[in-house]
Amino acid sequence: MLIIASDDHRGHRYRELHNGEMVDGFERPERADIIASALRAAGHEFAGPDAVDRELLGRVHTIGYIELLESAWDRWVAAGHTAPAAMGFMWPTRGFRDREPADIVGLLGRHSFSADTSIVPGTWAAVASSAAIAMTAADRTIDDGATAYGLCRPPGHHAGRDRFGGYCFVNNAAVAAQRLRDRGIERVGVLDVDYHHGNGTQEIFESRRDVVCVSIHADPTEEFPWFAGFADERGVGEGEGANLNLPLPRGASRSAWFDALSTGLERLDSVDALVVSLGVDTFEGDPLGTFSLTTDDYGRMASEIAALGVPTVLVQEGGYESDDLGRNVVTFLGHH
Ligand code: Q9C
Ligand code: ZN
Repeated sequence: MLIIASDDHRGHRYRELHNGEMVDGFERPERADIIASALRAAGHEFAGPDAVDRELLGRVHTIGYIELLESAWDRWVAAGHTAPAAMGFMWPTRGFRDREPADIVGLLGRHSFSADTSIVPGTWAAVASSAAIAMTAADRTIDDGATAYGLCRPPGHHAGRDRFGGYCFVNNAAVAAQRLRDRGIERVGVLDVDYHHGNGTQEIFESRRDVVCVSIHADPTEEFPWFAGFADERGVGEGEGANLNLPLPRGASRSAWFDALSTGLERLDSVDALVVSLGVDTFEGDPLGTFSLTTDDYGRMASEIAALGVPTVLVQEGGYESDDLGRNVVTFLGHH
């Protein structure tokens, strides 16, 4: 399979606020390097991304948000901050005014939603290359008529139209889905198998019927992102019915997970092309997850998804360091 990847993610490394203490970020460069070397060892072919199309980013996010991400580090420094990472630390929660602040600290608060995601000098280069990888993987899938995999880092599925969080800045899966639409695919499906709900992807497409979103994830009653991902979120207005959330309790069994996959795939049986938000933090050894999928289960997952029989773009989401991170992705790709 063709792998789209880049080293431009390496400068995006930061510490995160995790349950009240600062720790080395779980979403770290080693993740992508582990996956890349496992894919190389398995004999997959690699290519770099094409330059990202800014107009495409502007159809998924607001242009103002993209410009904020691009300029945030310089504005942080220009404002006199000497901290090694820029982040928001006050968010416009219930009852506050929904206004655009003039200062970078306020702007980062308004355009983010969680304290686990920071901006460092290398962040924009990583984010732009991650989005370019998703776009290029969509292009190659159409051009070659064969599945391409985008080794995106940072991940994207928590990033909404104008806010970052959950380690995500630009929504790579949404970029890939929009690219498929722009290249003439009528009805696109997004299947999000990451352990966490794809709240950003849902937000971006919830009012549209041309992109059908399905997400299987830990129940937000007891897991991040806490405030989205419930079963009664079924789409808005014209998009009513085009969003399906399949929450599972923390610690859900492998058979419960695969039952949800069957339900999700039924909902996607009329799409013309598919984007898979391929998080592997459903693995039994994942440091952030509570599900118990095995390495072999990623092969089964890939076969069941491939049985839809439509052009498919794979986009890497979560999946954190464990001895099997590389093997899990290699196993999925080997069965697709
Ligand atoms: N104390 C993805 O898998 N951090 N993002 C939770 C818990 C957020 C995961 C912190 C997890 C986000 C792409
Ligand atoms: Zn996740």
